[in-house]
Amino acid sequence: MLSLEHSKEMEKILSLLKNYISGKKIAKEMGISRTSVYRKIEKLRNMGYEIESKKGVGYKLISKPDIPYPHEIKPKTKIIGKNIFYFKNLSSTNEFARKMVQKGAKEGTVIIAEEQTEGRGRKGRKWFSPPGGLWFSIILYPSLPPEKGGLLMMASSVSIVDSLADIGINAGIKWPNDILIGKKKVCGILMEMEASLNKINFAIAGIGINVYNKLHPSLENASTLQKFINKKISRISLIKSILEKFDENYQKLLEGDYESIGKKWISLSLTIGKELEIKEGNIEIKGKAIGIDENGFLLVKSREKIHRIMSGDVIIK
Ligand code: BT5
Repeated sequence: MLSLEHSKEMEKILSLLKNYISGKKIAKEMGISRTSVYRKIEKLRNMGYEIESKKGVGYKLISKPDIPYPHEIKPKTKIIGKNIFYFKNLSSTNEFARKMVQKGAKEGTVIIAEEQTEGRGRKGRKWFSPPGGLWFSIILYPSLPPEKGGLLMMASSVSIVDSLADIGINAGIKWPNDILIGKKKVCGILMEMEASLNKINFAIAGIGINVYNKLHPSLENASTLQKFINKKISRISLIKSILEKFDENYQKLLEGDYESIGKKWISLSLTIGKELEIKEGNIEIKGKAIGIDENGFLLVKSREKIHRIMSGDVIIK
């Protein structure tokens, strides 16, 4: 596991390695022994950093891997991502986040895994999470009325779609939690929340993005971001941008500005204005999506009436 706590030392040695530098000089600059310099260089190499060593000259950093290590992301934010943890492998980042909440993790803590063995979707569904994607969770203690909880999901999806637009990818949002390019799902969000009568105790925003990972053969309507763009996507820049945008949108919500998130969400929605079928348990509703209400519920006009829908699976006709 890597966290921002390790970041200072890591950044220091990486910055020294920008130009050729001897092991002796690194040791002096960092106040450590030459053996530990050697160990640190080996550790960086194992992490995917390409470091050249030339006899009589020293070491030099040749290339960095596109791995979302905390010291590489360092988002410019007020709340989100001040604490970041990176794991090579976890069962589920949401699961781990829950454990961290019980231990009193700080608001805005982000947990990232290169690979999840038990990544999950809604209602116990499986979320395939092989290496090469972005699988992460954000811990929140939002001082919002519980009925506004749905807006957190909207703030997340809006932030992601905006970040994708910045790198030239045109995506949209299918209510409630899918981000699609054309008809292909490239991202899903699992918002888990625990609330009492008038307070949200905690929320965990679990975000899964197919970046350049392999896709499980059973997935028919899924794709990866990389398939839609010619230049290599940087997962580091993408997650940094999402955390920064989410930080801004989250603050808007905390300030009570629910409307701007709602409006933005509608402008990016692939659902509003469409005829659809919604299933939630045994209930099935057919109608036209005409908007969202002040709490982010979907408004669907059927022949009989207007339904307010909190969650469900949608088939767009
Ligand atoms: C979701 O559920 O779309 C929410 C997915 C959230 C995943 C993140 S990853 C980080 C965090 N930690 C976790 O354990 N989870 C969160 P839902 O709407 O229920 O969609 C699930 C369905 O999407 C599955 O039944 C599959 O059909 C499909 N699916 C599974 N893996 C996929 C993938 N990698 N890409 C696209 N579709 C996938």
